[in-house]
Order: sequence, then structure tokens, then C-alpha cells
Amino acid sequence: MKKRWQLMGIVMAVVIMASALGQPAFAAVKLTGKTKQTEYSDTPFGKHGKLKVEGTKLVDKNGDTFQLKGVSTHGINWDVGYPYVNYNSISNLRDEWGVNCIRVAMYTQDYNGYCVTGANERKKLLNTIHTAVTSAKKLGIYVIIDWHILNDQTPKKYQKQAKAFFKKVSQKYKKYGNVLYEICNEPNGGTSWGTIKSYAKSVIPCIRNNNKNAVIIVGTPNWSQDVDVAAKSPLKGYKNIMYAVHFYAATHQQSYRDKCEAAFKAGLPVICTEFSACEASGQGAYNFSSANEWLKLLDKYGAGYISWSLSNKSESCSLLKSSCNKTSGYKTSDLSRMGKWLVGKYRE
Ligand code: IDC
Repeated sequence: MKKRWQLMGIVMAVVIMASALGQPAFAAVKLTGKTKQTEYSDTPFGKHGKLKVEGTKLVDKNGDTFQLKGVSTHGINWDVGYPYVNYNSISNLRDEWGVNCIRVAMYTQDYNGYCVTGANERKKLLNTIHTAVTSAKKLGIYVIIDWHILNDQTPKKYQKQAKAFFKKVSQKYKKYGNVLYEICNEPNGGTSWGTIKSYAKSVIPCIRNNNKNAVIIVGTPNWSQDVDVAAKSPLKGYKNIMYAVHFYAATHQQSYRDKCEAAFKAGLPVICTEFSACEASGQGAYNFSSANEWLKLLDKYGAGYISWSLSNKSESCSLLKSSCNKTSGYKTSDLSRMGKWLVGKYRE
């Protein structure tokens, strides 16, 4: 009897210590990997309809705050990215992960990205986007089309291509109320907010000519961290514009959260379209207590967040284990530590 109490004491102590350290206790998340049928009116898009921006927040068709909770693909130009873009996979995310949004990340320059590859490859990329958009529509969730600049540093480099691309996709998807557009993932290399604004002013009208109201997300300087800088001089004269903040919790800690909170306080509509609990390299150890602080901050302002990435690539930010070879039907044992933590959070 005494032994049993001692044992219970030890178990309790471990649980308390783990939560104090911000380590996830990995609540009972049991994934079956099966897809479910859901009445359209019970799906996120069925219930909430077209989103718009009000103040710092996204609101649904009834004007109620709506928080996107999503997963980003890895680059759809990579073989660790596009295979996961299929109906059953996206259904798993909706049915069991608590996801109401997917982000389709299409690199522009890195690794045979859209702007540096041939016509056939570009067609494949557009087909993958189409699969994502039509699957998300059928499943009643939201989808972000992400122009994933990275090593190109400034969105100006491929502005011409960006304009043509956003004209094309916004025309193609103008009847899809579940599509959001992210026009430049992470400007970097010293690209100023002024430069990004000038790019945004040239791309936004390409979308607006086809779709007056779709939500458009603009990246911010320094790998989408300087939302405080954007808050001092937001874009004027457009509605339904949001500004991206990205965090990798082991690298970006309190001083970055302070910048983000300053932006909210200044009235900037901020959305976190990319995050992970690891380092900015996508590798290294997790810092779940920092990640928890980030989500707490975003929750406080009703802001959405999207996790990078749905992949089995051998790196910390992958939501699937590198030993998982499935591209749908994910069970709990297929998820990485990051994946388990994320699903625990989304299903809380
Ligand atoms: C990383 C991928 C990695 C790939 C690299 C390409 O995880 O597999 O080799 O890009 O350069 C970002 C970027 C995102 C990065 C991610 C992790 O938006 O493209 O993905 N990250 O480094 N910003 C901060 C971190």
C-alpha cells in the first residue's frame, strides 16, 4: 500500500515537473487515421463562411472572431512537400487534428521554385495548388496560397511573376470563398518595409480585380518578424489586409513576442502563418514553453496560427516522423514529437 502511494507520488511529481518545464504531457490524442463524413454545415467554412478583417482580428460571416488553426505544407516543389497534398490527407487534418486551414507553400526561387523552373514544372505546381484548393473547399476548410519567397530575399525580384501568378489564381478561384492569399512569405536580406509596401501595392490590385474581398496577407521585414515596424506605417486604402508574423520558438523568444504585442496594441491585424517550436533553421531542440507563450499571446488577441510543416523530412519542424512513409491515414504513432504537441494544442 505504502509503495503504491510512493509510486503515485513520483508519477505526480514527474507530471508537475514536466508541465512546469513547459514540456507537453501529450494529452490523450488518439488518431485513427480514418476520414470522416461531415455535414457541410458543420464544417469550419460551412459554419463560418467568408472571413474578413475587423480591427486586429479575422471575423466570420456573423462578425464573430474566428481563429485559423492550420498546418502548412513543406514546399510543394519538394518531394517532401507535394505528396501530402491529397484529399484524404487534408481530411485527416480536419477530422482528427483540429485543423481548419491549410497553407500551400510554393517556393519562388529555392529548389526549382515557380520562378526558376520550366513550364511543365510550373503546371505541376499549379495542379498541386488546385488539389489543395478543391480538397479544402470540399472539406469545408480554409486554404492559404503562399508565394514562398526565401532566398530571393526581396519580393521585388520576381514581382512581375508574382503579379501574373496572383492574377491567374485569383481569377481561377474567385468563386471560392475559402481562399486567402499570402503574397510574400519572408522578405529578408535587409529588405525594408517600404520596399515590401511598394510590392504589395503592385500585387494587391491583381487580386482585387478578381476578388474584392478575399483576405490578403503581407509578409513583414526580417523573415516576417518586424510586425511592429509594419504597424507604424500600415498599407492604406485597402480592406481585408493582414500582416504576417512568423516564429520559431527556440530562436524567437520574449523580445519578439514584445514586438508582436506592440503591433497588436497599435491596431495591426497580425496573423501567424508559420511557426514551430524548434529553431529558425527548422532543426535543433524544441522550446515548448516559449511556443506556449506565443500561442497564449496569439490567443489573447484572437489571432490565428499555422504550423510548419506537414512532412516527414528529417528535421525538427516536421510534423510526421521521418520513418512515416504514409501520405494520409496518419495515426498517433506517425507523428513526431512536434506533431503530437501540435495536435494536443489544436484539440484542447
Ligand atoms: C525550410 C525547410 C527546409 C528547407 C529550407 C529551404 O524546413 O527543409 O531546406 O526551408 O531553405 C522559414 C521559412 C521556411 C523554412 C523554415 C525552417 O519560411 O521556408 O523551411 N523557416 O527553416 N522561416 C523560418 C524558418
